[in-house]
Amino acid sequence: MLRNQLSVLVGPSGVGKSSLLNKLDANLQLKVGTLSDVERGRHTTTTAALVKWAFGGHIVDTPGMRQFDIAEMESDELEAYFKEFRDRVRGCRFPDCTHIHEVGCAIRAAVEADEIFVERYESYVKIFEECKEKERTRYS
Ligand SMILES: Nc1nc2c(ncn2[C@@H]2O[C@H](COP(=O)(O)OP(=O)(O)OP(=O)(O)O)[C@@H](O)[C@H]2O)c(=O)[nH]1
Ligand SMILES: [Mg+2]
Ligand SMILES: [Zn+2]
Repeated sequence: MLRNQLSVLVGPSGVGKSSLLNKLDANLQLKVGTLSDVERGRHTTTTAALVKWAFGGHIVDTPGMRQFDIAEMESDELEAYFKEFRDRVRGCRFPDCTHIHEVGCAIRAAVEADEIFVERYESYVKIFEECKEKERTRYS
């Protein structure tokens, strides 16, 4: 599948992207991290590099992602990015419901009723809190 194609390998830092590519083509000799690098959260691959396969085609080895930056998003915009929330938010008692603590929240009711995956709701809460934290430091 990789032959004569241009592919990009992405994933969290330290999962073994560069190691895997080295196994597929021993000529590459990409730098591979040590486990202590992984534990310290250090990237081994520091920039995305386009490399040529001996068997034809190219691959881009990328530095792993450690976290997403949500700098450009406000906490009240977040619900719009959860597509299963979209049609339900109108059911909340308060139009500015944050879906965190309010009574009459249709989102939390849907989580309780197993209509929204609890993992998705937990992601929402986590990202919401990150947004709030940024807003606090930005506006204080
Ligand atoms: N046990 C085990 N260790 C692995 C495996 N794949 C990679 N490793 C080890 O994990 C560490 C990190 O591997 P890398 O290939 O540098 O990881 P990476 O995804 O390229 O990391 P970044 O370049 O930081 O994004 C090295 O010590 C590898 O030897 C695997 O399948 N099993
Ligand atoms: Mg790497
Ligand atoms: Zn709500």
